[in-house]
Amino acid sequence: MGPGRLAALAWLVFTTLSSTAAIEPISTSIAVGMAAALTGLLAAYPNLLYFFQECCRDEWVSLNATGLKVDLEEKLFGQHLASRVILKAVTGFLSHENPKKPLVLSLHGWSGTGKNYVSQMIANNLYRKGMRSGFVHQFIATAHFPHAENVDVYKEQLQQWIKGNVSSCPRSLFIFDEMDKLHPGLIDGIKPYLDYYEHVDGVSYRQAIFIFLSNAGGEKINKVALDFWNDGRQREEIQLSDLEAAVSLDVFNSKQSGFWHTSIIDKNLVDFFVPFLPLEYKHVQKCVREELKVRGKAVNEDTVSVVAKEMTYFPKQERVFSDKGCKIVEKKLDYYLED
Ligand SMILES: *[C@@H]1O[C@H](CO)[C@@H](O)[C@H](O)[C@H]1NC(C)=O
Ligand SMILES: CC(=O)N[C@H]1CO[C@H](CO)[C@@H](O)[C@@H]1O
Repeated sequence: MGPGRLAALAWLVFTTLSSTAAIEPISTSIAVGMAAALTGLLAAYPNLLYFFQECCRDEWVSLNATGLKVDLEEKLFGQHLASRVILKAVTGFLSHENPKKPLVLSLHGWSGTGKNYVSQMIANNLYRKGMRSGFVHQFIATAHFPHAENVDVYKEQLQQWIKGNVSSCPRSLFIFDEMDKLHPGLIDGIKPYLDYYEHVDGVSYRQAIFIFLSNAGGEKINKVALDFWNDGRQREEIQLSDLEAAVSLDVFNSKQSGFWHTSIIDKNLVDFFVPFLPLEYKHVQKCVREELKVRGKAVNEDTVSVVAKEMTYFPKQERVFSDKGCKIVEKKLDYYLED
């Protein structure tokens, strides 16, 4: 049955239901009759249910590659590298029928540079319900797993969740925020799911997507960007190879990074390290314009500069990069628009 006929059926059910509801009180026999009709309908057309309720099928889970490309190009500012890598990684992975391992992306950079934003873009273009999809699972290290002494309990729980979630939908998305603050024991706990195994305890994880977000490497990335700026070079000239050192060994040699303690890195379980560059004044302006657009407000350049100028920029003397990226643009704008 095609979507058109499904929609027609759905409409029929709804109009019948609502017209019945208008006649008060609904007699029991009508209600029973309705229920029977609905049950019959669902028995005849089991797909009808999927029309209303999210399920792990193409109607609800399928990549809109154009949508992702457009979002990355038009709404993510100042990230020529991240934008390119993400698009390639995600579309490449999702076009493979039988990937050998799940997709594992590790997003690195200063706060407010777009790591969360990009994760949302992926979710929005993969699931019809976007971040509200039951197949998207977000964990924030300090919020979900705050106490180091409970690490064994967390680990068991997290493994159960991942297993349960992937069993009900292989195309599940797991986002781990503050990955650098995640206990090494927990990182070890998720490692088996990232690997090349065909099955782990009878479940295949190869269709799943894992995204790790962290500030680890942010300072090194910032330094590379600043060096380019000081040399009078365009930031768009920065190549992945210029940042390789920043997001590989150096990151993981810093003791504060949980990654360092684990073998995720040596085993090459991360498919792509994605660097996010620090944002300049002009990028913050773009964030403000975009936020105004999203809110349906006219884009007033005075507002744009006032908000962008309220951010603090580093290093102290040159004042090139916003130290919170675009993170607090929304809040600043709330404050400004209220007056
Ligand atoms: C995919 O995204 C494009 C661009 O945002 C949009 O115009 C199109 O309607 C989307 N397609 C589907 C099937 O949602
Ligand atoms: C079936 C199952 O284990 N579902 C879990 C999926 O993950 C969430 C956390 O995001 C758990 O709350 C569910 O219990």
